Amino acid sequence: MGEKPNASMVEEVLSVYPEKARKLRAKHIVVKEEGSTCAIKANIKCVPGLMTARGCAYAGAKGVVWGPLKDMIHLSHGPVGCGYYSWGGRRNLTKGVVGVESFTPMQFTSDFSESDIVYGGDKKLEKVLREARELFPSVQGFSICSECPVGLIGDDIESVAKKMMKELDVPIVPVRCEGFRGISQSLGHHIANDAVRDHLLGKRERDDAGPYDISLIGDYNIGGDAWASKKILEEMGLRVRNVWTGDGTVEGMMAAHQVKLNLIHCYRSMNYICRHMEETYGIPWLEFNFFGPTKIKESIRKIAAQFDETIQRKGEEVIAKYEPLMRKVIDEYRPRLEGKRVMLYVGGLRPRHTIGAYEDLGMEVIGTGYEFAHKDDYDRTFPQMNNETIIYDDATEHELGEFIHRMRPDLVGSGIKEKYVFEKAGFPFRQMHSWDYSGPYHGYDGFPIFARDMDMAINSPTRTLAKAPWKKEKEVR
Ligand code: ICS
Repeated sequence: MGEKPNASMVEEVLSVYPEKARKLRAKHIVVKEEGSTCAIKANIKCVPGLMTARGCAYAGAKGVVWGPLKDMIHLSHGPVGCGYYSWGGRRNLTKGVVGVESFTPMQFTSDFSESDIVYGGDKKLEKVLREARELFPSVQGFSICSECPVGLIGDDIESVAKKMMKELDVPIVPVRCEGFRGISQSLGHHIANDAVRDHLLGKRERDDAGPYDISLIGDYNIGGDAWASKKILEEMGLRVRNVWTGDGTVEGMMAAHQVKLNLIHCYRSMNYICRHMEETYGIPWLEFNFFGPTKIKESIRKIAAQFDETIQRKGEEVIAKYEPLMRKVIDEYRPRLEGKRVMLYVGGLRPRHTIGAYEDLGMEVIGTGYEFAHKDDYDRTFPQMNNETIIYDDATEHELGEFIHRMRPDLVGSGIKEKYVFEKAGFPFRQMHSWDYSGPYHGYDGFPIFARDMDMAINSPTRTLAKAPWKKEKEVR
């Protein structure tokens, strides 16, 4: 058993920093105790010299929001690296023939070189768009996702987009998501939301709008999550007209102003568009959580309460239908996982949204934190956590390492940058961004997989089978 988190532990961990950095970082870490309130600094820039796990605006806009929209080509505009290294790692799945119906698995870049930086890249951008349209005639539109140099040299991608939209006859959306904007990927989400608002939303009308039409917002179909979520909503009798943006289509986004309710899973990345649609089109929005049967059940009831008795009845039927399956999963895994302690560190939603799923398995989240969450995310997190737990914002490599080594959880859930560090240190680990090449974790389809994966990480016999070379008895040669 490791240490219980307390103020002196945090002080000791921060004591290695220079005075100024120590003071700044202390405001980002809270130990929740009886009667304590959620006073945590968030969404401010990292301290230079301390290793952050954050990404950039381009990551938030191209990688997170635009990338999963499958029938558009998302052009990484600038040098080749940003596009190449953001290619495929997020596992936002799509259906459809690649290169015809879905461009998500592909990578498009304008591949800036020195002469583009010196003379400007607008001409090249036109050429790339023309070429891509010719090679992939079924494409439904383009987003031009700017990388840092495009903003630095002052290229006018807006006017290129306007001109080429007329020539190529598909929507072309300039997205000013240069990586240097803001302090994390979070601003990239906002920039991307604004670009959707300005260039797609409300641009098409469907003539078959119905009373049960909804949008599923902030589900990016990581490992098939959106399909699992959609299944529940459809079984409840709702009509999911579009998903933002997992396995999504341009047409769906354009006609999204006609739905009756916006259901938002990832609040962090898409609350902006929900607020806009509420103000402009009067569409109400509701946050929900499809991780683990307890939260799913609560969410189904909350969603159904927005509609009539038919949907409410069907909602109850869905809960009843899956109850035995969920029971079976819990009966199988809970005895193996009961009392296991978890520490999480992920982006902007999952550090709070997955807590209920762990608790369904009898596990306890003893530490959690976000790379780029805002104050409103922490307000939503604090009530979910028990006393004697720790909450950290934009944790540095040093802090996270220290907290985990001292508190010694039975499982760490974080990202690829953390994975091998903690696995090598002997901590069972699951990647909570990409689901570690597994998934889905959302919905009733996801929970059995979630339970199996956590069990696999914690109870795998691997560590007892391997022996460190220096512990082996000398072999006789
Ligand atoms: Fe939302 Mo990685 Fe989502 Fe969240 Fe967001 Fe990112 Fe991923 Fe993580 C995301 S949109 S990419 S739920 S799918 S930027 S796992 S906040 S950091 S916790």
